[in-house]
Amino acid sequence: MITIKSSEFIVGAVDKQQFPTTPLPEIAFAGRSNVGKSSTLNCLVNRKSLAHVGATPGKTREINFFLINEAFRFVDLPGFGYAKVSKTDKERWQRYIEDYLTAPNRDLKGVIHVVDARHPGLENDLLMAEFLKKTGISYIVAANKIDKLKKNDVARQLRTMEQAFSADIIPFSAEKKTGRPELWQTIEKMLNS
Ligand SMILES: Nc1nc2c(ncn2[C@@H]2O[C@H](COP(=O)(O)OP(=O)(O)OP(=O)(O)O)[C@@H](O)[C@H]2O)c(=O)[nH]1
Ligand SMILES: [Mg+2]
Repeated sequence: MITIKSSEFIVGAVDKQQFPTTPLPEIAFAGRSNVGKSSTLNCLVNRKSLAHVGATPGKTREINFFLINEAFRFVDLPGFGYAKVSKTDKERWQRYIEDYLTAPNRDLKGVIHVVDARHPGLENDLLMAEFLKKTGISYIVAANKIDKLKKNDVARQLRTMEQAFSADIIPFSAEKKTGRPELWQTIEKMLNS
């Protein structure tokens, strides 16, 4: 498995003009607000707060870029679907996320779609999955917060998810580090493709 030698914050871009321009392979983390995108990223690189966690949901507007092992980037996308922001703001963020995902001249190798394992198949998650499928970017679902499910419910929730998303699902817990080796394996495959 990959050894993390270095991980550093590069830029929080509020505009596509600020995206890093040096060509490097990128892996992006997408998902609804508060599902644990930043926590998942931190778990993968063994850092507690490289990416900011638990800030008021809906406040993160930046696209945060991190350089890993001086070889590739992790891209922490703003969460979508936060109920308490206006429709106009939601649309603006959605457009911004899509701007990144469809930006020309980027080496986007794959998207980790972080989903709350307790809530499979929410409409905005399904819309995101559909959008990703249309772009042809390879993507995988990380079913996060699996630690919050009762043991007996895990298998059933995962089956529901498999039916909702036509993608590979990795049971995950950023808090307990469940599924970390499996997620890294997928990311390495994406980076090498
Ligand atoms: N129990 C549990 N809590 C988690 C897990 N992952 C994240 N959390 C908690 O969920 C909250 C949100 O985590 P973040 O990583 O900030 O979520 P995010 O998706 O980056 O949120 P936004 O940037 O606002 O979209 C925090 O309180 C985390 O501690 C997990 O696997 N298990
Ligand atoms: Mg975040």
